[in-house]
Amino acid sequence: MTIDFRIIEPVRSVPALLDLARLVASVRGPRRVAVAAAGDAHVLAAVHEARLENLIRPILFGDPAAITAAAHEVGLDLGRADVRPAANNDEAAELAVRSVTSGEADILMKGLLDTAVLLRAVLNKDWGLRAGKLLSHVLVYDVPGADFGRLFFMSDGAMNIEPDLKAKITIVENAVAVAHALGIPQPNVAMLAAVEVVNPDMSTAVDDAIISKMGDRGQIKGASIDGPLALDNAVSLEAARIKKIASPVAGRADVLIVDDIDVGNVFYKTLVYFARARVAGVIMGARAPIVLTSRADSEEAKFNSLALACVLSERLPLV
Ligand code: COD
Repeated sequence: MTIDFRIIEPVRSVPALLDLARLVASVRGPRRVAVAAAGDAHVLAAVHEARLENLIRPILFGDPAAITAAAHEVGLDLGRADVRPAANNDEAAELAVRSVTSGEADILMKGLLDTAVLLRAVLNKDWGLRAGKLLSHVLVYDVPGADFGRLFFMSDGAMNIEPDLKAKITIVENAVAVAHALGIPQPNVAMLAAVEVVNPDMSTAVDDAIISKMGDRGQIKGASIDGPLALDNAVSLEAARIKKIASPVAGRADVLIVDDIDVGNVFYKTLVYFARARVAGVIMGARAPIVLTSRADSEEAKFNSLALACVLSERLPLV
C-alpha cells in the first residue's frame, strides 16, 4: 500500500508530525536507521523510544563498550540490538554512511561524534550520500502557547556556514521540500534580514530581493517567496500592517530563511531556551534524510527529528 501525500492534511504542530510518522510507519513499516558513534545516552534513549513505537529499526555503529555504557546510563538493556563495532569515530561515520549508501539503512543519525566528522563522511565523493545537490539543515518547530496555529520551517542554522546566493536558492528549495512533505503545497517563504527594504549596502537584503524576484518569475517553484522581510513582519500580520507591507507572505510566513549559520543557530537556540519550542531537524539534499542533533538537544528533540526523517524518507527517491 502506498501513501498519497497529496491528500495529507497540512501538519500544523509537532504532535501532528508525530502522528503522521506513526501513520507512515503503520502503512510502510519501520525505517532502518544507521546511528554513527551510537554511544550517547540521549541518542540511545530517543532511538529506543522510536523503536518501541515501531517507527524505526536501529543499527548502532561504534565502540560496543561505549554503546553499552551509554545504554546503562539511561537504564536501557540493549538486548539483541544490532551493534556493529567500529575502531573509532571516523570508522563509525564511514560504516554508518556506507550502510545508507548500500540501501541497508534508510536514514543516517549522528551519535557522539563531531558534526564535521559525520558531515565529511556524508560528503565523501566515493561512498558518501551526495545526490548532486547542496545539503542543508531544516529545522521544523512550533511554539506551544503561541497562537500561530502552524508549523515553521527555518534554515540553515546547522550546515552551511556562509552560503552564497546560489547556495541560498537550494537552501530555500530544500526547506520547501520539507514543507511539501508535511502537507503544505505552497508554503510562504520569508527571506529574513534586519530590514524590509532593499538596502544596497546590506548584502543579505540584496540576496533576499533577488531570490524573491526568482520566486515571482517561477524560477523557484512550489512556494510564494518574499524578502527582505524582518522577522516581525514575516510572522505577525499586525507588524506587517503597521509597516504597510503589501505582500501575501508578510505576516503569514511558514518558511524562514536566515543569512548564515550564526543567525540560524542563535535563532534555533533562542526558540528552545527562551520559548520552549518543540523542534525537529533534518539535513536535506542527500540521498537519505540525516538526523543531526547536537549533544545538548533534548531526547524529545532527537525523537521528533527521527519521526521527521521517517516521514521524509518515504518521499526521497534514492538516486
Ligand atoms: N552540500 C553539498 N556539498 C558540500 C557542502 C554542502 N552543504 N559543503 C561542502 N560540500 C562539498 C564541497 O563542494 C566540496 O566538494 C567538498 O564538500 C568539501 O568542501 P569544503 O572544503 O567546503 O568542506 P569542509 O569539509 O571544509 O566542510 C564541510 C562542512 C559541512 C564540514 C562545513 O561546512 C562545516 O563544518 N559546517 C558547519 C557544521 C557545524 O559545525 N555545525 C554546527 C551546528 S550543529
